[in-house]
Amino acid sequence: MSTTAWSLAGNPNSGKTTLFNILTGSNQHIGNWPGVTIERKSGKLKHNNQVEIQDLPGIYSMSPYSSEEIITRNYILNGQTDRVLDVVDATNLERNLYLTLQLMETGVPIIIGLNMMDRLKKEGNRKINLKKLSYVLGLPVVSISALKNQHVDQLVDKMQDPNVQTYAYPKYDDRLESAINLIGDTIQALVPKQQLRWYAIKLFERDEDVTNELKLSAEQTQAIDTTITTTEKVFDDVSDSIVVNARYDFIARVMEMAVIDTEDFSMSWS
Ligand code: BGO
Repeated sequence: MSTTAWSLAGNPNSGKTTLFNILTGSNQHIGNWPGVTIERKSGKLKHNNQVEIQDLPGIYSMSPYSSEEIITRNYILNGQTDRVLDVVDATNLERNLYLTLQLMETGVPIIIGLNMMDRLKKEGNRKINLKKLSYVLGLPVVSISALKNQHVDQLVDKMQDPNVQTYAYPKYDDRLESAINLIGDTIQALVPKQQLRWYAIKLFERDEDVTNELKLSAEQTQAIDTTITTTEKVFDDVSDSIVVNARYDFIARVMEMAVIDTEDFSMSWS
């Protein structure tokens, strides 16, 4: 049987380390990421040595600004992981989904571990419909409490189920999608197929690292620039902010479909 490499990604304090410790038990190795003093934890799944798990540094965004962001971004994009377990704090769903969307944009297969469900229940003012959340994201979602070790066994089952569909990408505003597709057509021979959307979005955002990495010809640069400036005119906004807004619009739709704020509901009757 071949080994599967999983990574735990998520916002800081979403519970990655707590979950990592349950998944690996004492089966773990602790070191540092190369060149930085950020702790690196890796290990093997308890009872299944064929599943390797890497705990990635907690981040809010895949922008290449902090050391944590660079490590996580490069690790996922350089193909060092087969799959990502996205640890999402259920009590901070909107904020956490911003990273989820960016992870989805990389084209890596993802399962969502919706953590802190014990705290969500205790707070009692919000309900999340897991089926709808999974449907609207197009990804498997398993609700857990890493702290209380609740439903982690179901998450492990899902991680080892070969039939689980773990790849989906968020579809944004049609006008932005057209621009992403046009840029994708221009660069499709230069990047791995699975990462085409990631590269197209990054070029649209004028991400310097990606622009330098691809070594585009003058014609390709010109074509992409025309697409970006035309789209900016249509939206009357700059390209990176168009993408940020598209992600927030998508998250707003997810929240509308899958979340009920029970406090709002009772207030509307008072
Ligand atoms: C402290 N439920 C609840 N209620 N808490 C959880 C859960 C869960 O499912 N999972 C994790 N936590 P990390 P990152 C703490 O450390 O795993 C808690 O950054 C405290 N510490 O116990 O470290 C977890 O690796 C003092 O809380 O997250 C931890 O992703 C008071 O969430 C925190 C209160 O978990 C972050 C909490 C001295």
